[in-house]
Amino acid sequence: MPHPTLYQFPVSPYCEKVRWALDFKHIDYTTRDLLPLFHLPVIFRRTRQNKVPVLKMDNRYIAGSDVIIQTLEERLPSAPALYPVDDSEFEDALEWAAFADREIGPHLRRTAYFHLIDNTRLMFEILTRGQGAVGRMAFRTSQPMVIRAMKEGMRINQRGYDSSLVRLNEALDRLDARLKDAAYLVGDRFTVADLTAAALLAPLAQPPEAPFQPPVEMPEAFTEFCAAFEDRPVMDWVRTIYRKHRKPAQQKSVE
Ligand SMILES: N[C@@H](CCC(=O)N[C@@H](CS)C(=O)NCC(=O)O)C(=O)O
Repeated sequence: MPHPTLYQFPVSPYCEKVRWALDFKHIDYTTRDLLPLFHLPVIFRRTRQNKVPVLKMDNRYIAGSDVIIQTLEERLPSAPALYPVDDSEFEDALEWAAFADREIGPHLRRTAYFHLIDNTRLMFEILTRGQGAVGRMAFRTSQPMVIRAMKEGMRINQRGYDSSLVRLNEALDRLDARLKDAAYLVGDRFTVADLTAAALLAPLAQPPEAPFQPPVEMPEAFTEFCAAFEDRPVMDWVRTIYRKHRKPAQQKSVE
């Protein structure tokens, strides 16, 4: 059994996808929690790209939550499977997962941060989760630079917000329609499609089983933003999927 290391931002829903897949497959792993911007040299040196999650497994560094899950499926086929066996269900599951990666992840991230990013204390608490005193001190002095880089890099501004809100609602319409008469996105069992959509929507649905819990006091604007989606069936679906399928975290230590 491998003992991988997950390089992550604890808050990142793409990292939650990988944590969930590892936990689902009962794989013991270690996390290395990184700070935005400070992560660049660590991640780029190992993968020649900038983003987390990155999984170190069998002395290889694997980037991209979809590729990591694919690698886990291939490496540990006898662990509980996330890919359907049937060919057409397999294609459908990958298509739904890619849809959620593309149409939910970036748009929910932009619209949610729009309501949070100027709250210095809250952003400090969210982004330094998992850090010790040294990391927290380093982040405190560079926080204004990090926030500027996040705003520019993710186009967190009114225009970006407006267009992402439209995209997010369109994606949720499609999920609501699909889930009208179905408990799962593909077939009659939990697959990578459900894991991906639920993990990426967790910041909105806030299931209690999600390992990353937001700070207790969130700004009113953010609470109102979440409440506006509450009538959608997909919100309860996310909570049900978490309750039924989010296995508790495997024992892990932070490097
Ligand atoms: N398609 C990627 C997306 C990962 C992603 O967007 N990661 C963000 C955090 S949520 C990141 O590392 N951003 C830092 C950067 O771009 O420098 C995946 O599935 O892993």
